[in-house]
Amino acid sequence: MRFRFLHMADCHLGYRQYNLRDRFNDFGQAFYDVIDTAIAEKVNFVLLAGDLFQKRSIDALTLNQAIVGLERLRAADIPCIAVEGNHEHAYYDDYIGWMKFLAVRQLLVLLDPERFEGGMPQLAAYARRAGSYIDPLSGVRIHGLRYLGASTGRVLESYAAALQTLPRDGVEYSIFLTHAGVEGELAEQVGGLTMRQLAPLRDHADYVALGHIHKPFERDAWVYNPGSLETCSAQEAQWANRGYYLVDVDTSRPEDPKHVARLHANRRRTFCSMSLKVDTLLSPDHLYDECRRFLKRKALDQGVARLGPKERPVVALHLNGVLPFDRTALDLARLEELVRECYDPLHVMVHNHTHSAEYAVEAGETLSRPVLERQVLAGIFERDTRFHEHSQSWARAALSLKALALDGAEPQAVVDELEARMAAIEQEGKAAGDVDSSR
Ligand SMILES: [Mn+2]
Repeated sequence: MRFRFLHMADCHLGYRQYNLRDRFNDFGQAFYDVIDTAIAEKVNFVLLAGDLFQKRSIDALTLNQAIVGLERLRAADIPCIAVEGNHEHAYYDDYIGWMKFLAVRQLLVLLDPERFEGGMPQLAAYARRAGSYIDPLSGVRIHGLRYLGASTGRVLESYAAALQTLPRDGVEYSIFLTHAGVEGELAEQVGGLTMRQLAPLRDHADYVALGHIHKPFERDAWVYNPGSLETCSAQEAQWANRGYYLVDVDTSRPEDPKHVARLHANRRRTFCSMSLKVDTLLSPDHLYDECRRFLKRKALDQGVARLGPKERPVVALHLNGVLPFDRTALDLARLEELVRECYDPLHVMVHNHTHSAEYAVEAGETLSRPVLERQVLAGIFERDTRFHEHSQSWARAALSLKALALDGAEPQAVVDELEARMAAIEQEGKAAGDVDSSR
């Protein structure tokens, strides 16, 4: 038997990112595009592995987007088989959630065991808008489980035990569909299923279709996760190949797997992200000039000029390093303006991750406290263009002021000392100038 299906997840319809209507539309457009692809590719069914919606409580426009897309599939006679994700799970006391509503309207097939007895999921063939499995084609079986968070691993074990007792006469190919992460895919993410927790499904599924993690990944030509369609947070832009799987199955293939799964990137809004190191940019004007040059070059590299008026990018500029001048002198609005000039963006974000010179202290070898203190202070003055020329003298001045303060000196005495030190440093500067001019 040969057939073909499309696997997608994490559409997040209804996400009005950056509070922009255009972004709301982008999430809808990405969903429509993938649905049109499914129709053009003549797939036998579509898998939707959770998070169709951004949140539980959606508005009418969002519901309309979902209905318009799903109606296209229904008109093409392509069933859409789904599970609930964490973003759309109905509130405990809600009568039905919106996913269930779409199932009741027969716009999708929503799979879930719903009931557990003695820890065992109650598996049932899909009928009257409910059930945990369905055979969309004769010989093809799809099992589904909604998002269960941290308990998923435990539930999978009993799910596999329940599958063991289910007759599977005539089933040639099985799919397990759920919304869950896999451990080790995202550094910042704790938890997720281990491959050991997924192992009991080995005998019951030829293809494990996941959603949840917005980064695409696959394991052992068995577990597949396509990632998010649109970009829900700027960091997702780095996973450019995410989108949907087109899967061709041929059960007569002599070897495993019986499928060939190809990941395709769907069309989506361009995100441009870049990082500028500020360490050598000695004044605000120097920084702005350098930044303009940098942005122009990047915009060229990224092919921004080729984007149409409806494709204006989202741009994130990151400033990194040690700022060699007073932090308050940096005008972020001006940097935003530079980004607008070079990119004509839909939305701009300027992220200032720079450290002020005064906080950027590097640990060195073991030194006595007074020497260490003077070196640290000198380093701080060194990196600040206002003090950098006489950093050692400024460090000594700061230390003597500190000593006075600790001794409980009168404020006037501290001021006098500061004036004396400043005068001395000024003399130093003149003397150095004299030496220079005498050359
Ligand atoms: Mn999601």
